[in-house]
Amino acid sequence: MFSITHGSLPEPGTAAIIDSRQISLALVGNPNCGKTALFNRLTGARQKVANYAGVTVDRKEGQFHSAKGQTFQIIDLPGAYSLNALTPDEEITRDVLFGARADEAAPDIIVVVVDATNLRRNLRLVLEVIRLQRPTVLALNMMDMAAKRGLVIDIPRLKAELGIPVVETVAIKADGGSELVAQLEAMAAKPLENFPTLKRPEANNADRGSVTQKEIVRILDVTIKQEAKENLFGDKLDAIVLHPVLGYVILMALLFLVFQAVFSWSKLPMDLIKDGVTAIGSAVQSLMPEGILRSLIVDGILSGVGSVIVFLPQILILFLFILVLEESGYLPRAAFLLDRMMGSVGLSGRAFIPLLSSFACAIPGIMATRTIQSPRDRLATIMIAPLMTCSARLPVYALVIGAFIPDVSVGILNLQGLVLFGLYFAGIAAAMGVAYVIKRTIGKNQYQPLMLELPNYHWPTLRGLAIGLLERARIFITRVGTIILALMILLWFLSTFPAAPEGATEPAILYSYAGQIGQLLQVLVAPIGFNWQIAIALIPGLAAREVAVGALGTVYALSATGDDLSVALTPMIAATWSLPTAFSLLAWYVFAPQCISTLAVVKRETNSWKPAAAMLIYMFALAYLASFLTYRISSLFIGGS
Ligand SMILES: Nc1nc2c(ncn2[C@@H]2O[C@H](COP(=O)(O)OP(=O)(O)OP(=O)(O)O)[C@@H](O)[C@H]2O)c(=O)[nH]1
Ligand SMILES: [Mg+2]
Repeated sequence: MFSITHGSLPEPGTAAIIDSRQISLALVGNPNCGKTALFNRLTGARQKVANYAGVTVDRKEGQFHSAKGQTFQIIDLPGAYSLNALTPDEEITRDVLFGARADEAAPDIIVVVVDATNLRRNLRLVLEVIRLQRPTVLALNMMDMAAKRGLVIDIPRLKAELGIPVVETVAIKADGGSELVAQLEAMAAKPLENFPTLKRPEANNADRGSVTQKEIVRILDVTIKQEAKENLFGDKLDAIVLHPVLGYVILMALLFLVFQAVFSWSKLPMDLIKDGVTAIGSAVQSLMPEGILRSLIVDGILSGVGSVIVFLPQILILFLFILVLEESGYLPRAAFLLDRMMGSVGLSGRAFIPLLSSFACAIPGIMATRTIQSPRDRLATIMIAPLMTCSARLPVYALVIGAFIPDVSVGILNLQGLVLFGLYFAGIAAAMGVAYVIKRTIGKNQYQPLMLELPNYHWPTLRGLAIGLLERARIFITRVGTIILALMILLWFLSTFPAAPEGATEPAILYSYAGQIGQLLQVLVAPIGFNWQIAIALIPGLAAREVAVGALGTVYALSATGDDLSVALTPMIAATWSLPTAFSLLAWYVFAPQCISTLAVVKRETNSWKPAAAMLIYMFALAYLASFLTYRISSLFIGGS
């Protein structure tokens, strides 16, 4: 027997039963109709919203209270085209809706969300949900866009046709969810009957498909009072953006712009942060007596954490571009442009968005592969996702480029930006190469033409961008303040103890635990041109890539003689590394699997250690080979150390 939980029962003698009853809601709808935006609007959460299909790939839970004091538990779900799930993310939606998950009952009320400007496509799922005969309310979202395009819907008629309440919402407006909340309150006030056990819809019933199609046409016929005007602006823009020649030119120009901006816009804020950290360091140095505690603060914390935090501006600039591209609706268009190319190395066009997400971090990228239907294509995409340059590599690249590549112009382009672009490109090229090898060894995919919705173009809102950037800044600073700080302190400890023996002539760090480990490892890394300082830095870098930068900061601060403060890591490495060493380190970072959490996610998403182990091995092998070749070849030309 199927039962509905209403939260915990009130203690005897407590007030109104209605108020203490918790109602659970689930947001269901086609991809990109604004479910997460609505979820954020109602709960005040900051889940990721973006203008393409497949942003949410997991269930997300939140809570809100209505003005009357009713508490609602609300679940945001991945978008689905049908309850007849074809992809892993659609399976999540289906299972939550049917209460098929072990730890939770089916939701009390289903909020089925549609993009009002796209009813023709969205109504199919609505009809499927209505057939479940559960308390359901339809949210006509994006009513602002509908109004702008002159679309008029006969809402009372739609209610009558569907037999469920229908409300208008504008998820991106401050009070855009109020009609929905009022409706939910009204439903919550009445007892929600027990519903019979649910049956899953049979798979692929073609007959029923055509009946549904007829039904949709009929409903649209009687409820659309005025059709939306054609989207002339969007069509014109698409003619340019998807143009077989111009399209690629625009895509390349956009990418160039991003990498140029990362270097040229970030100078001032980076200098400010650097000066700030240096000032604090000098203050501590002059106020505190020399000793262990001062060394911990100055060499461990300030040099380590300080040398990572200066990269915040560059990371934010990168994300500003990513956010604008995500919100505008450009990304699925880029996926179309690159579909053929990706097909030629055995990837599905659907892999584009997961791979692009991996530029932020491979972990959400790997999770986004849940939108890929074929398990073979999904695995291939997972295997190459970590080759995309994640934002944690940016500080390492930026540090080495800042130290070794002169800040000069090449035509209208900045050389540093150009090299950065080259490194990102190397990652992409390597990924395509590995995909090709997978295609030749594991087997081909069946090429399926890309079926991806092209969403309407949206102007990114300032508020949305600001929230997105703040969120990014918060994530980065939290990382610096927790895992990076902890690793820095640990590294400082290992690099300081045991102290140098009496009368030692070498820097004290060489006698420490870290120094000893570094010298042991040097045998391994000498052929690729790394010194023992780099070898030490690579180890904590396994937990978080950018820690390598902080670790170099600490290691060099402790190796330094005299009082020079070492947030000035850049001149330090410029003076002590040879150019081939620098190139070799860059090559290492393009390929090396320097992130344990990524491997853990691969294991979780594939339910097996094998792909994670294969990934670890192939990436290490590639990294060593690439660094070796880079070091040897560049030493031949430039002359090594
Ligand atoms: N103009 C307008 N834009 C909206 C509205 N609701 C959402 N959006 C935008 O629509 C896009 C998609 O929103 P999301 O909330 O990510 O959509 P979703 O349904 O969660 O998508 P998936 O997670 O991929 O299933 C984003 O660009 C939002 O800013 C609305 O009411 N009006
Ligand atoms: Mg979503």
